[in-house]
Amino acid sequence: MSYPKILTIQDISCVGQCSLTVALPIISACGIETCVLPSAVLSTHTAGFSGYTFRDLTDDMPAICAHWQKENIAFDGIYTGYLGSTKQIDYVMQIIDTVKKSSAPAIVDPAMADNGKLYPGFGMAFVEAMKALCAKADYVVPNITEAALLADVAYQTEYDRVYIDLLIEKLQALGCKNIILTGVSYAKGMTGIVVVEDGEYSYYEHELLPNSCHGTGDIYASAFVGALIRGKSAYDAAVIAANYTMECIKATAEEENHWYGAKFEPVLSKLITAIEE
Ligand code: PXL
Repeated sequence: MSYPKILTIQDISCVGQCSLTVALPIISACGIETCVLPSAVLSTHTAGFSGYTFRDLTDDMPAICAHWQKENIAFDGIYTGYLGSTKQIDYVMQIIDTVKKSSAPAIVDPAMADNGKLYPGFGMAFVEAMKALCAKADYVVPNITEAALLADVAYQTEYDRVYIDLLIEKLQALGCKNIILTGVSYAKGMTGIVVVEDGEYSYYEHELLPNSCHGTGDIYASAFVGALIRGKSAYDAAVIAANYTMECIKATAEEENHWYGAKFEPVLSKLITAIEE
């Protein structure tokens, strides 16, 4: 694959440093042609702003896909993030079947919840639909809240390896193949990523930074996709993405009024260097 072309499907939050405004620059910077299918257009993201607009683009999806099919357009990977409705999830599954090259990976970030709560506007019907999309994916990148919802296991803030193993087992039973579980903390002041790749389990532990930012899940998943498509193993891509996300959080810590997202732009060169190594 000399010059890969991937498709990412998620919303455009016009302001807020998340979803497409993060995925497009990050994956492009990784040297990958990045095509987009916006799932919705919002004036801002939904976490912390009030009165945001929401234009659902679900009904545009079949015609966009049909046009690509007519033009013989096919992708070397499809990466999905925040999706706007259960109907949209059904369309996304059809899009994967239609325009993804057969050997290309489908990477699903089931972006729907954090800190024990679903994002505004999502209910259990959305979780059920997301289960089917995750079962179809080659890689899933949930946080612990999303994994617990998908696994039908109660969310816990305090846990041990037994709880994490249960989440992984239930995700595998659901049909998830390779799993990148983020935000797994076993020790005070530390956090990390559990990677299950071809059935093999590994854990990358790193420092837990004192500040947290909105949008880091999207930064993480986008950097993971960039590194994976550039040929890294899932574990190496997970490590590269974790280190880059930490750099973004550090870059944001210096600025007081940047609560809505993370400053991923000034540290992009560190991601590129890690991928080129
Ligand atoms: O970062 C995930 C995300 C993406 N898109 C929208 C969101 C969120 C999280 O709140 O609201 C619109």
